[in-house]
Amino acid sequence: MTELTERARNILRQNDKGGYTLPTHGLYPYQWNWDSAFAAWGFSTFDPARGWQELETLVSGQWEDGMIPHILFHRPDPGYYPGPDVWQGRGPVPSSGISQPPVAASFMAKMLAADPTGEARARAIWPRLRDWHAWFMRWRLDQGAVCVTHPWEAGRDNAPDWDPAMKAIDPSNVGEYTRRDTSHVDPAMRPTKYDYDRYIRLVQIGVSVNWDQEKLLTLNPFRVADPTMTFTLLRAQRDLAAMGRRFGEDVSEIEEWIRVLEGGAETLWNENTGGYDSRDVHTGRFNGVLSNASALCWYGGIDDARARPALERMLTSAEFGLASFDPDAEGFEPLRYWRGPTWPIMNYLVGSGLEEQGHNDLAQRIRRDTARLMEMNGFAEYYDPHSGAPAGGGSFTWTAAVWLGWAGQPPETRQGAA
Ligand code: 9WN
Repeated sequence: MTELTERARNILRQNDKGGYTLPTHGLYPYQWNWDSAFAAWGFSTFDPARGWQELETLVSGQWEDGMIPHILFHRPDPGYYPGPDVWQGRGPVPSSGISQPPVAASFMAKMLAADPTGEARARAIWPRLRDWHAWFMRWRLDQGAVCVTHPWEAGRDNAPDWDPAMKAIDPSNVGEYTRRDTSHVDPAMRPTKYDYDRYIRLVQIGVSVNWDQEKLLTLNPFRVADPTMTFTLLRAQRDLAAMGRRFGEDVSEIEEWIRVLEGGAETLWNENTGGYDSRDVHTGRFNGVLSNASALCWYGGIDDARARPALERMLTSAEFGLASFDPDAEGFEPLRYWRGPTWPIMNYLVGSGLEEQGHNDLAQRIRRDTARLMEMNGFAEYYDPHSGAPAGGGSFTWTAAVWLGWAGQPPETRQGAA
């Protein structure tokens, strides 16, 4: 085992709170939804039982309506704002009131393939994930594309995609609050106060109707159809259907969802940018943004030659992997969160999708760049795509998981390789 693999495993062990894993100590002291799915996969490479437990803890927070929240607040911690008292979630575990990219089913499929002895546990989790996916189909669709109702729902918090919709939010009643994130991380690497005022206002709007999705359809000023959600859900539905067939479940409804989402994905194609784009549902306008999410089509199972030139250009414009925002665009900031830095988790989603669809040249380039970042600078939350400098939180769970499951595993050394 390499030294880096040992370090990656230790990060997962150190961030393990007994049943769930923190993204990193200090900055994020709770269980986050898509981070947790990556953590499960990371654990599964050396401790499969702990991997299954992570998914079980995640689905234990499911609301009656099917939603699996973006944060589960298992134990109160004053180090994070907004906490459970602000969110007032109404599930079995104190939680936030929104969801996050549904990658759990796709990681579960990988875990099951590597560890068939986990089938009984996977079978128990499967209906929970199906109900969650049904919730997205019921409450989050616009013309078949999946929408976010808060920037935090996409997991790409301050991406330029949200700028126009954020402008339409009136934060004048937000009141006083104290952020905690900027006491853990340099404020220059975090969203601004302008952003936070609107994030918190959206939470207050959700709380005002007890997170009633029917009411929020008209009340929420923020509704953006987005490639992150659309492609991750499309992929997750395919994996859910494949597992369902194996378990003898009726998957006809899931097959129908797949057709709907394939149609929805096409509505996100923006001819002007030559990429998949987000669309503001309230105005009907594209946001004109090329991001790392624009390249998730391959991960979603859509091998789209139209999307390749923009991806190649973005890769050429950065030294390390895929930047979160087009490095040649106005407003690109190499160190500010989702407005420029390169994120290993997105590099993995895009890179593994390309690999599966036979685009090995691009896939291996992204994988090698991602590995180089970790070899040079350890397991950071994100990195400057030009210099490779580490940024945001350190000792990061999902970055370590990406090393264990992909970046540190060239195809020729992977299990089953000839
Ligand atoms: C809000 C935990 C999470 C990730 C998100 C990332 C960041 C939270 C924050 O951290 O968001 O959900 O407080 O900034 O943007 O993708 O899941 O790592």
